[in-house]
Parts: sequence; structure tokens; C-alpha cells
Amino acid sequence: MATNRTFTMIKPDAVEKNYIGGILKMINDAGFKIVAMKYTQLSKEVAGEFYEVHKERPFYGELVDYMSGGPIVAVILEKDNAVEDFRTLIGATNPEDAAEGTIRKKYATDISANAVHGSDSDENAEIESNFHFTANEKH
Ligand code: FUP
Repeated sequence: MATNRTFTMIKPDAVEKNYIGGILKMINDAGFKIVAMKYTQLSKEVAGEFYEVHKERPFYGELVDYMSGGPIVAVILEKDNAVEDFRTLIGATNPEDAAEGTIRKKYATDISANAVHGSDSDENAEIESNFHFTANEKH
């Protein structure tokens, strides 16, 4: 996969509150192209595997319960400098610290229900995209 891609999920809190359209509009307005998209619900096992890196953190159990507790939208995005620009667009992990104009500032509830995921490196963008999409779906 080219390094001008990143991976995002619109998380259960944002789906539940009907923010899918608003969030996708902010993503498109910021110049990202959607190259794959899927509305789905993660099982506990799959959510646990996705967040394996956080396994030893105190919030892991809560995070897995939350991420498997309702539907999500998984999306692969394309833009120059996609990973870094998308991290800027979503804002800080804790919405209390998120800058004005960011997705989390506008749509997140709190540090765990923070509306969106964004890959933190080109390597993880590829791993996470492969985790959620087959080769045929990614074009
Ligand atoms: P981010 O890269 O901004 O999504 O943040 P992290 O990778 O540090 O954390 C991943 C997810 O774990 C967050 F989106 C929400 C959850 N989390 C908590 O619930 N509590 C914390 O203190 C930190 C992260």
C-alpha cells in the first residue's frame, strides 16, 4: 500500500449519535478521498485483537467492551501526508485537549468514547487497513 493512505474508524459513540455524515463531511472537506468503507460491528475478540498493543493498559477491558458495543464505520483514506494530516484533523485523544476545528473537539464525548480512530504511522495504517479489509476491497 502507498504511504499516502491512513485508516480510520468512526467509533460506536459517534455512530449512535448519528455523526457519521458530519464526520465524513469534515474528512472530505479536509481533502481526503475515501478508498474503502465498511459499516460493521466488531466482536469482543476482534476488538481485543485490534487494540492488542494496549493489552497491559488499565483501560484495555473498557476499551474492548466499548469498541465492540455498537456498530462502527471502518474507512481507508487517501491524501498526501495522510497519516499526519489525519491526526491533525482528529485532534488530541482527550477531547478536552483537542483543538478547535478538530473532529474530536466537535464530536467526541470523552477520552474513551472519542468519536474516531486514526492510525499513528504509515506502518500501522497498512496493518490496520489489512486487518479490516481484504486485498480486493482496498483497490
Ligand atoms: P489515539 O491514537 O489518539 O487514538 O490514542 P491511543 O492510541 O493512545 O489510545 C487508543 C484508544 O484508547 C483511544 F482512542 C481511547 C482509549 N484510551 C482510553 O480509553 N483511555 C486512555 O487514557 C487512553 C486511551
